[in-house]
Amino acid sequence: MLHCNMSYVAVQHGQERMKQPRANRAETAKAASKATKVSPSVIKVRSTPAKPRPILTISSRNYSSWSLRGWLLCKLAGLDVEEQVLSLDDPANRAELLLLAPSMLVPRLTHDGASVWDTHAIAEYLAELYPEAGMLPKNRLARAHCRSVSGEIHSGFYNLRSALPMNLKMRHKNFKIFAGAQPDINRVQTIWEECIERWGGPFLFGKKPTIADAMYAPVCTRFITYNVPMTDTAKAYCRTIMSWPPMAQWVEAAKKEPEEIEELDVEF
Ligand SMILES: N[C@@H](CCC(=O)N[C@@H](CS)C(=O)NCC(=O)O)C(=O)O
Repeated sequence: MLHCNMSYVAVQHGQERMKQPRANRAETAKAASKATKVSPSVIKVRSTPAKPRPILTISSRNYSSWSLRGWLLCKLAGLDVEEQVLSLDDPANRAELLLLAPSMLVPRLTHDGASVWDTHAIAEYLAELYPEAGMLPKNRLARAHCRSVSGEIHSGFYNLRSALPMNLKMRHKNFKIFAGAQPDINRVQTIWEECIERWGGPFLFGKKPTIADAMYAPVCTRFITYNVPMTDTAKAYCRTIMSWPPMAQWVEAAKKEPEEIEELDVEF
């Protein structure tokens, strides 16, 4: 039997080599180092300890904008996660979430012994771990810009968030936008215009999506849900985001989600 905590196991003639006493093993190693050819009957099998699959805890796909951000970030990193979907309406799930994430909020990532909650922390954690994934732009100035606009959406736009909650399944044709949310709507579109003009689009920092696109993706869905008037550049950016394959995949799954929050589904 092969053990998963052995990094190399020599197999001879289909059978695991018997454990040798220390002295014998030293002799075997000496003999092996003298040998010019490796016997074809000795096959080295690489075996590493099995790591548990990373877990991303999320809630509703239809309503939870932060879950969407966390999930897109994992896609950007190329991290294959097992999804743990918790309905936050269930008090038992809330108790479980408290154990998982002290903030009692989703998303929350469990990866290789690390527990990461808060979308911004997940973004930085994954970008540091997988630099080759290009979650942050290569150019220093673009990187500074990307971090700034990502920070801005993470820490602000409260009026936009509360006036236009994410609801992927819903479409409001004649939605009356709360006046307090209009400055946020304008600011978001200015951010998109500046990024696309400076870095060439179609994503905010060029040809490939970055952390900033994951952070603004739920805003695109809100603008579409509530039929928010947009500039041509903003409309084109929303089309780019909605046809980005991971985004399309999330929206498809959200449509199949049974859970509904009545207050958010009324026509208003
Ligand atoms: N700052 C947090 C915000 C996370 C957040 O507000 N998550 C919402 C879901 S979209 C949540 O878990 N709310 C708890 C609830 O619905 O009771 C982050 O960046 O992850």
